[in-house]
Amino acid sequence: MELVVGTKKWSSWSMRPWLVLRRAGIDFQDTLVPLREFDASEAEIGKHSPSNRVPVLKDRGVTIWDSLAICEYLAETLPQAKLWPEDQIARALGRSAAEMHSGFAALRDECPMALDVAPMVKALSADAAKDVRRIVASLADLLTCFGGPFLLGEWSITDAFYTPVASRFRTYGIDLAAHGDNGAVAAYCRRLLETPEFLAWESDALAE
Ligand SMILES: N[C@@H](CCC(=O)N[C@@H](CS)C(=O)NCC(=O)O)C(=O)O
Repeated sequence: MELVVGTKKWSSWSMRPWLVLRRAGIDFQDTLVPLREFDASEAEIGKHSPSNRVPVLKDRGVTIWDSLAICEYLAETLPQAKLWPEDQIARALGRSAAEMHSGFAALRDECPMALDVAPMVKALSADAAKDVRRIVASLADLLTCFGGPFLLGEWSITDAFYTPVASRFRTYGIDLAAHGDNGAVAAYCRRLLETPEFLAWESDALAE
């Protein structure tokens, strides 16, 4: 398998399937394409990706694009890795919580992932603050429902989706207590940023 990812300090979409592959513990080719180099990035991404976006996964002669599709493919291809829980309701809730995939545009716009940037305190717009409140409420519900330590109990694809979010909260000094957290979501975010998979991604990002 080959996973093509973008510059690791910035590419939150690429991080997700990369974490999932690392968690699954299988060998894969980790191919990096530089982002934000204008024509050069476009040309390089275009060599790999039909959508001109990264990540893409290449396996068995097929190219799969879009981080959610890649994660679902990995869950089906590597059932022994238990990337989703066995319980159908838990999976459905986990997939719902991956609303990060299609939502939270204000937070994503205002707080882009930047692993090389020292933590700061950033004032959020009303729309971004609303996104943070929604994320806190959604994650708190799952932590209560499944009892932690991750959103569906054991680590799953949903946690891969929220790891970049946790890094944004850290970089931009977002006080989750001010957005409805009783401490459980902040503790969960710290836990995500201590996983060996995230630490490995971060170490690559800082060495780029
Ligand atoms: N919905 C897509 C989004 C992928 C995406 O937007 N990737 C960005 C990098 S994080 C990209 O390839 N941008 C192209 C560029 O910067 O030239 C996914 O989940 O894979």
